Amino acid sequence: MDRSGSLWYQDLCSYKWEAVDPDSKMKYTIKLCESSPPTSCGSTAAVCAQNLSGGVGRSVGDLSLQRLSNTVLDYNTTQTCPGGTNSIQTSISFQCGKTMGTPEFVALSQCVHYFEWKTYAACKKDKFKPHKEVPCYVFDPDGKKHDLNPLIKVSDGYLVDDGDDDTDFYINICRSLNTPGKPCSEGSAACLITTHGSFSMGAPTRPLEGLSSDSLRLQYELSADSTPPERCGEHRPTVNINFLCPSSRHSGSTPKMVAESNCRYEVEWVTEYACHRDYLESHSCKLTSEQHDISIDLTPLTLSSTDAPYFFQSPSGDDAESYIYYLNVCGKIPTGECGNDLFISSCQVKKSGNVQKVAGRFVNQTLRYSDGDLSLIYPGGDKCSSGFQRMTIINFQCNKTASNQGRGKPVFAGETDCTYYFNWDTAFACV
Ligand code: M6P
Repeated sequence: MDRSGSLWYQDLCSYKWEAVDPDSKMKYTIKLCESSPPTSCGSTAAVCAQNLSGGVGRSVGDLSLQRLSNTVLDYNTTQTCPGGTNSIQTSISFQCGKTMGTPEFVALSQCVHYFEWKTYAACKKDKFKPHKEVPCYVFDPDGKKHDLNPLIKVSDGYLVDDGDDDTDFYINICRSLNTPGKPCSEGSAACLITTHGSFSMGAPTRPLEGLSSDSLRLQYELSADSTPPERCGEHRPTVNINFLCPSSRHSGSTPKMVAESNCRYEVEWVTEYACHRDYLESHSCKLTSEQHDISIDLTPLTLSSTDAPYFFQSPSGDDAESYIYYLNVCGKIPTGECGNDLFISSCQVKKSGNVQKVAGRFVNQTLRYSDGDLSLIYPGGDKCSSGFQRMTIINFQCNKTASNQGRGKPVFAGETDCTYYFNWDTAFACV
C-alpha cells in the first residue's frame, strides 16, 4: 500500500461513523472525506461533538484542516482550547485490523480528541480487503454500542438452518463471503447452493441498522448490474437478517431461515452479539452478575512473579522450527522471554532461539462472554508484515476437575494470520 498522497482509507469514506465517550456522555460523528455524508455540524466539520441527550453539535475537527502523517489522521480547528494554547482538535490513529472496524473513542486531553480505529484499510498489501463490507455496529438511543464485528468471518461463512437437506444457504455478516474454491465467492454475501447450481442472493448495500435496543437488521441486495438467478423469476433477490439480543443469558444458536418466497429471504439470529457491548465485555478479568448477568473471575489463574509462566510448545518434539508460547493471564509474564516490557501477556519464541515475538499485551485486554463462549483477548503485539499487530485469543472451557488445582493450562490451537488461538480448560471458567 502506498500511503504517500493516495487516499488509502477511501473505503471508509462512503459512511458516516460514530463513537461515544461514555464518561462525558458525548457522541462524536465523523465525516472522514469531502464525499462522506455530512454530520449535524454542517459540511465543513469532520468531527462533530454533541451531547448524547441532544443539544447543538460543535466541530472538534475541520475537514479543511486535515493532516495525514503515516496512519494518523488529524483534524484541526481554528478554536483555541479554553485555558490552553493549542487549538481544539481530533486525532485518529489507524491500525491494521481484519474487518472494516469502528472508530473507538480513547481519550480527551487538553482539547485533543483521540480515537483509535482498527481497520483493514490500514493494512499493507490489501491483505484483509474484502470485495464488499459495510459498517457493522450501531449505537442505541442510550449511546450503547452494539457491535457485530466479532461475527464477521474473514474466510468461510455461516450455514443458515433452512430445514432443507438439499440446499445450503451460506451468509457472512456485513461482508462478502471469502470461500475460495467454493461457488458464489466473488462479491456475494449470501449464497444459495442447490443440486442445480449455486446462486448469489446479494451483498450488503448499507450499514447495519438498529431497530430497537435489542434488535438489529442487515439487508443484502443484488447489485443493479447483475442478473438475478432464473429461479427468482421477476423478483430481485433480497436477504434480511434480523439479529435479536436474548432477554437473558443463552448459549448461542445458529442463524435460522424464518421465511422465504420469490428469492426474498428472512433470516433470524438470536445472538448475544446483538446485545450492547458493555453487557458482553469487561477490561478486567471479571464479569459480574450486575453488569453482565453472569459471574466469572479469572484472576485466580494469574501467575505471580515467583511462578513459572504457562507455556506450550507447537509442534512438540525436537524440531528447531517449532515455537514455544509463554502466557500469563490478567497480568504480565513473570519471566522475561520477550523482554522486560511490563505489559506482555503472550510471547512466541522460536525453539532455535532466534525469534521472539510479542503476541499480545494486557493493556487493552478484553474478557468477553457471548453466546456461551468465554474468551480473553490480548491485542497489541509485534506487527506482522501485513501491519496487523499480533494478537492472542484464549477460549476458556469449564472443567471442574482441571489439573493444577483447577487452574488447568493453555493448549495452542493454531494461528490464522498472526492471531494465535489457545484453548484452556479450567475450573475458573465454570458458571
Ligand atoms: C513469524 C511468526 C509467525 C507469523 C510470521 C508472520 O514467523 O510470528 O507466527 O505468522 O512471523 O510473518 P510475516 O510478518 O512475514 O507476515
